Amino acid sequence: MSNIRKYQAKTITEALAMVRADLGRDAVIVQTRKVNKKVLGVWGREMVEVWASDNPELESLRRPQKPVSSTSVQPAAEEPSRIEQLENEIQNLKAMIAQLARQGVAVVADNAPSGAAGGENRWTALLREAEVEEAVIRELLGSTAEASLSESVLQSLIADRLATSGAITLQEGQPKVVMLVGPTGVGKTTTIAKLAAQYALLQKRRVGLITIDTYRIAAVEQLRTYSQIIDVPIRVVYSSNELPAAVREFASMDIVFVDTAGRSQRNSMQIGELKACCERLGDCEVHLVLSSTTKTRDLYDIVQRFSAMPLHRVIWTKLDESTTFGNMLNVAFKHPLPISYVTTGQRVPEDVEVAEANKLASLVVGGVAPVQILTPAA
Ligand SMILES: Nc1nc2c(ncn2[C@@H]2O[C@H](COP(=O)(O)OP(=O)(O)OP(=O)(O)O)[C@@H](O)[C@H]2O)c(=O)[nH]1
Ligand SMILES: [Mg+2]
Repeated sequence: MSNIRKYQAKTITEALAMVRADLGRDAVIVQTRKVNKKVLGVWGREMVEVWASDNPELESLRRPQKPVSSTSVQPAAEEPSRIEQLENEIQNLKAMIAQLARQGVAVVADNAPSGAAGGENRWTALLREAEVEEAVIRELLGSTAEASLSESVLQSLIADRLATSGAITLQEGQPKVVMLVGPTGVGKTTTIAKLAAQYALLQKRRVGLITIDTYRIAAVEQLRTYSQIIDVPIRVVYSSNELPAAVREFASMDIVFVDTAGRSQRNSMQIGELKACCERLGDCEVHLVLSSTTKTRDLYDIVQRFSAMPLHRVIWTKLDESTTFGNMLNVAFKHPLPISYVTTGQRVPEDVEVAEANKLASLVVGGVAPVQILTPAA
């Protein structure tokens, strides 16, 4: 049995002498601190208080670790002892948990078993972190037993929902016409430059470019510059009526890319103009270009408004700039359009890839930071 005893004296030397006399030379100091001793009911004289033990196993609780017999023992009177530090940490943790409970935040440890923390399992938490919508989570996990879930199972469940189309396929006897539409600045022109370069330079196909983005001089110049670098012909079209003639001029091409002006989905006149272009082009494949950095609500709105025209594919851009990818899954659930390509940077032509469901699913699952307990607001 070990003894822990308290000794009070005016100086540390006196207190240590008391310890030595009582517990012997091998005594272990557990804690030292300054205390104010009450004299006649008021705070009065400052005393040194030493807690000591004859149990050497308590050594680990002591700080600093110096033998009591040494006259060089310096009391850590002002510093909190290890025990005090631990007590403080426990108090802080208790306060943090209480605060989280008040805010209604479910605290989920990263390795918590399924069913932990108020009925929520870690896969639900992981999908939420990835910004997957609640309804999508429910539908995705609905029929799957929790016990049978793992990261790879979750990944394949997600992959099953991410339809992909593969690369643009060419057709015999006539050019394949591919039009990119989408909101402003998502990367339509850059993606056309990347794809045109891949088809022209790597696959040695005959490629033509048409732009109907004549609202900004810079926009025409941007595509013209790429056409010169890649060495493919370009036609600039000022109204939808001119489109069929431009396509006829490219009758000998394998593939014709049509670049369009970025449209606000909220401007129905602009959307109407794009729709007219689609109708003029007739047999053309429309790829809706979406940025993975756009939030889900806005993406829903964009897809819905652009659905005024026939949409055949989705291209996800700026994957390199996004930290969560749940929005791709959300859109796939609501509008199951096959994904053709993803882009991962500004470099032309390198930063474009044919979309692969498994890779995208692994981004949804793994692109998230580990679940962390948030620091409560002060
Ligand atoms: N980080 C990153 N930037 C990209 C990517 N794709 C395009 N960009 C950049 O996004 C910016 C806009 O690209 P554009 O190709 O001009 O976009 P757009 O959709 O044609 O724009 P508008 O014609 O104005 O509607 C440029 O700075 C591109 O370099 C990508 O995958 N990752
Ligand atoms: Mg553009």
